Amino acid sequence: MSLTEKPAITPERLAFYEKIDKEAFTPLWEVMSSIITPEPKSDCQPHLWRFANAKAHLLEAGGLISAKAAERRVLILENPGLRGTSKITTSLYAGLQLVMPGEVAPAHRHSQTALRFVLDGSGAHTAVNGERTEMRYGDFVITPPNAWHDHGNETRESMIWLDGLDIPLVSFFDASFAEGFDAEAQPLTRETGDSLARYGANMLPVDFETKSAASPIFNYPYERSRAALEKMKEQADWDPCHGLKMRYVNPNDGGYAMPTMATFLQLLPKAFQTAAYRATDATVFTVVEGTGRSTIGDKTYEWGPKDIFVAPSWRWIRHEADEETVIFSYSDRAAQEKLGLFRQDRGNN
Ligand code: GTQ
Repeated sequence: MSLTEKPAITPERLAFYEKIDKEAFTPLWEVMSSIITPEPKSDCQPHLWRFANAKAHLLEAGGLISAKAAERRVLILENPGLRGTSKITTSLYAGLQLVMPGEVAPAHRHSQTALRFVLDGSGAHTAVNGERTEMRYGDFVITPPNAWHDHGNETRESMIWLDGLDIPLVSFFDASFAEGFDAEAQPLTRETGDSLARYGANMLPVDFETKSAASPIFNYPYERSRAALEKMKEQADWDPCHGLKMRYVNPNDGGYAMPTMATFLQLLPKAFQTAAYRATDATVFTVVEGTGRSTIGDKTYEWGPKDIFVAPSWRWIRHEADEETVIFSYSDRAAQEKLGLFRQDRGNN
């Protein structure tokens, strides 16, 4: 027996397999090498979606269905190797959501955790747990598991954001619950900006305790994150594999902002080329500023602002920035670290 080869099938063995098959038994040695692989093996493929194309399709969808009728007017970014499964990676979902002026995407809640990353338009809102936040370019917004949430747009321009959810992970565990609220929008019980002030100023209310595994901050404004990167840039302390890469945190425990998904913001200075890096967390990237290209395995993808691309697990990846570049990314690293599965390879760096 070996981890990479199957034993030969003899007529006697085959007859035995067929006999036990009727009682729902199956021999491990026939499947071992495909279920316990020496390295990650996945149908997930690298791919890039151009924002300009996505926006044109979304606006067309806007003429076909309202946000209310659709519940959420979203075009799923479906991995070419995983068609028909609503997945961008084996464990994660991605979509682009359009909310047009005057529209409401009705209140609901579900076990799945969601993140929003704002790509187009400014000033539409989302409400989470009785508080509204206005969303601007580059803001990273979370919807914790089972939190009521509705979206609305009282501005004059359409708004588009990237939705990242752990839908495949929750399906894997068969743990999905969802329900609609009995009104379009949930009642507002907190002032806009309250949670950012309360939890996002390097302080916490003195006796703060929570049962939530998600961050009590639900909008991490780009203005603040970008300003931090801008200041740190002066130090020119570049990581060979990542440039300057920060992770968004839950101020309550120092962990990731959400229990299953990890999120990052990184800056690559003009003309920077990262060293090859690979990790077990297949990752979704979106460009906030700058142009350049990423080589994933043996394929190179040219990108500009708002384009979205995905790198599968354990595939070598290198980025090259033509101009100063800022990239947002998310993966299932938060879940993998909790389960003791996360592994990374920095080459010799
Ligand atoms: O905004 O609540 O892309 O429930 C998929 C499912 C967005 C949302 C998605 C959702 C939402």
